[in-house]
Amino acid sequence: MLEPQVAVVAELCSPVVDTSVADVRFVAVRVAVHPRDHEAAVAAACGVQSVFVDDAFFDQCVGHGLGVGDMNSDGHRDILIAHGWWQNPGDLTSTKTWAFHPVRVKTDNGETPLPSCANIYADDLDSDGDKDLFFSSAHAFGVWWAENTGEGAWTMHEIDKSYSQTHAMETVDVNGDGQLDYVTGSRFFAHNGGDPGEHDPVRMYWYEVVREKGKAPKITPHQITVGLGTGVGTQFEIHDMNGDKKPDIVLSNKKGVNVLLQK
Ligand SMILES: [Ca+2]
Ligand SMILES: [Ca+2]
Ligand SMILES: [Ca+2]
Ligand SMILES: [Ca+2]
Repeated sequence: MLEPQVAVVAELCSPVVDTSVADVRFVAVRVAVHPRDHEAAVAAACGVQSVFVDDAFFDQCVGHGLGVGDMNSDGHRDILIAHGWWQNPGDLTSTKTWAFHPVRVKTDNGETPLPSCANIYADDLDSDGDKDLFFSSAHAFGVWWAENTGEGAWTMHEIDKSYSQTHAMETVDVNGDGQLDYVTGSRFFAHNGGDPGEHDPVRMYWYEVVREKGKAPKITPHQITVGLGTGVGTQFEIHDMNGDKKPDIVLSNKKGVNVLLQK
């Protein structure tokens, strides 16, 4: 797993790694390679002698929830976490600090960052010109989209709370209608029995999304019945494995290694 993580770091890092916690290059190192064991490899990938690791900052500000998407539609991909997003200045070789834009969502008790989640996707789901977010709970129940309200706290929209541990999500046009859909499922025994719903049946779903200008997105869950008893892992992949132009799902987790072919 180390090599692809280091590749991400190398893409994100400039030649100088700043130790400032406000600097995205620092955070990118933290996000992509959490274990201290990998510090030397990260430093080598970044072309520096050493990198600074602050576990307290990692736990507070990063944790679960990570994505890459163009939040401000300037053609440069930004970095998304549960607390907000860092704006890519457009030149990855510069020493510019990436501006951080906090995101809060409305709850019954006020405003909070996104719940602890898995992959985060930027997607203008209501087709009003600004980017909303699509994400799922890593260790509890919930698949949601958060509506960008332009100012103040965003509005959460619950999509599914019927199963837990949706620890990875991918986006692909499952049904070939030209609109991106989302795929997720349970990560079996993610915390070895300690998560809510961990003893429930392992399920997988794809969420068909139809976006229409000026309207809330129409999101329809479809159970992937062949995924019963498999579920996702910490990550998974979607590719057309048999060349029939329909995307298939490749999984490895505590249930084994499986390829789910779309019929
Ligand atoms: Ca951008
Ligand atoms: Ca929008
Ligand atoms: Ca579709
Ligand atoms: Ca296929």
